[in-house]
Amino acid sequence: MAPAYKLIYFNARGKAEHIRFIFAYAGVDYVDERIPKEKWSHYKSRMPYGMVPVLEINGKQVAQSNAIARYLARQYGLAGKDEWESLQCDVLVDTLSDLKQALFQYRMEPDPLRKDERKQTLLKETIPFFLDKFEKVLEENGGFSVGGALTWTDFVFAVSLENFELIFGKESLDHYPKLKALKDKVFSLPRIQEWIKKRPVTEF
Ligand SMILES: N[C@@H](CCC(=O)N[C@@H](CS)C(=O)NCC(=O)O)C(=O)O
Repeated sequence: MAPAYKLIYFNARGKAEHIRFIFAYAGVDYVDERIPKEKWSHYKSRMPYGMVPVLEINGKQVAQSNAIARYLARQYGLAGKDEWESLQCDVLVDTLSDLKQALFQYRMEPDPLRKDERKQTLLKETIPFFLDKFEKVLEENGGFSVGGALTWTDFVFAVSLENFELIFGKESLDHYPKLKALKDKVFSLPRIQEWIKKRPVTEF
């Protein structure tokens, strides 16, 4: 019997959406619990490390978005065909996290001058540095991120690129046709499309 899953997060895509993509793709039922912001203090003390996402598996709580995603990906054949590919998945997810961290710092920057400086550095240096490398990885892997086949890493790319286009505009991926194609490929998977149609609309 499939375990009873409950995914606890805010009403946002954020650090939970790639997990929701795995569930959607694998056709696995789960409770998608979205904590209202005003109830967070009540929940926080009940979370293993005071943060979300948290996945409950038959009532047992586990934290850390990527540990959860990796665990589920292994259950549902989305973690590469061997340990080497599984390692490549992790390397790309962690590298993408480095870029996302820089984007997050830019989005959260309160000082307008500093924010503009951050934006220029991102656009001229950080983004091309990472995206050029990712583009090459996709070229070497037949349009996927690892091993020429779909993995959870492709979901992490797809949800991150959705946000990237929201921040920098649709044309921002024009120089990165392989990344754009990967995002489109993931978003056109029938079960992902079903999820997109029914998921709550949120800013990020
Ligand atoms: N490394 C953790 C970070 C989790 C995290 O930063 N969660 C944020 C939401 S995106 C959170 O719970 N913030 C509320 C708080 O810290 O009180 C993961 O990837 O799951």
